[in-house]
Amino acid sequence: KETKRDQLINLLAQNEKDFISGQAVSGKLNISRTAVWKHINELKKDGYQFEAVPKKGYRLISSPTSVNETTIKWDLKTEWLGQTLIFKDEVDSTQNIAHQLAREGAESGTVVVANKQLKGRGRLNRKWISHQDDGIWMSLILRPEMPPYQASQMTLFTAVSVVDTISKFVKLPVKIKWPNDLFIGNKKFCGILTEMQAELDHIEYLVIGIGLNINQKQTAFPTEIQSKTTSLAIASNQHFDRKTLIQQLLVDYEKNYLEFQRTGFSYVKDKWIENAYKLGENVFIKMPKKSFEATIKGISDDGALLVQTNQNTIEKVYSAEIHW
Ligand code: BT5
Repeated sequence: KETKRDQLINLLAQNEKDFISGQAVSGKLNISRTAVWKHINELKKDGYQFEAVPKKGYRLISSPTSVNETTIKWDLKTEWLGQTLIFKDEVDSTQNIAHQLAREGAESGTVVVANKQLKGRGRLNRKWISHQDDGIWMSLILRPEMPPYQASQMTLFTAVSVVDTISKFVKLPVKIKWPNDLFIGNKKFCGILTEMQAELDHIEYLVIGIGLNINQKQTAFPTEIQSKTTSLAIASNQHFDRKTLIQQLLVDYEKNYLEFQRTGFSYVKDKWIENAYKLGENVFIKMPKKSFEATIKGISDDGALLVQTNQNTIEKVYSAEIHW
């Protein structure tokens, strides 16, 4: 249920261009003037900034730290991506919500964001640690006009686009580890999960999950994965405003998506190569039935990893774990 505080935030966000008087707020929310004043002070403590003018009232200038539907959508400079946005404080997985919405007919560009996930998941039902509101946990519903076999391009596309966004906030070398991880140094801080509902020749919808570690300290991760995990905050010693990052991510994603649709996969490919992790280096390719050593050469148009084996043949790898 929406609290008085939420109602107040919505009211202020709707009136961003005008002042709204304490009297009016008090009337609309059915609370006393003193209660309004108390709420405003609470909001200030939480990083909301107001312009307050006697007799005119309050005007919300910025709401930098909180993440919710209103703050994300307020001032979101996209045409379609995230214009329908579902925000939840706590969910099992944003993927599940997105699938449900997509089945019910949600339009392409619908976005689900949560503060916390109790059952965040990776590929093959692996766990994705996301039970605190210190990262970005979101799922995008897309209905692209592409054959199902090309869907893995969207994972690579997403990786490239997220790199674009992050590089606007930190000057750190972010690398893409095929197929779906982003690394800083030798540590993972972002994972992408592309799930699909399709017919043989037609994608009904994609749910693209993006998990991005933002403000975690090292101890926020379980001991088993601490040594191979990082966050933007750990890597840069800064604190980040998740809302601004989410907004920028949606803007960049939409812009890049348009470009991708116009120029095709080569657009993604070039950017991918620029940021590829271990490009030209020797790694272990681990598949269910075989493992071998090979050198990473690039990616193919269908999103496969191109590797050169010790026998000097070039192979396309569609599904594997990469180790080193
Ligand atoms: C992934 O899987 O990397 C895809 C993660 C996708 C998460 C997003 S969050 C929003 C949406 N809702 C969801 O429920 N999921 C998506 P995979 O490549 O299978 O990697 C999983 C492995 O990453 C785990 O087995 C751990 O070793 C490691 N891991 C788990 N949590 C992590 C975290 N927060 N940061 C870095 N590594 C993590």
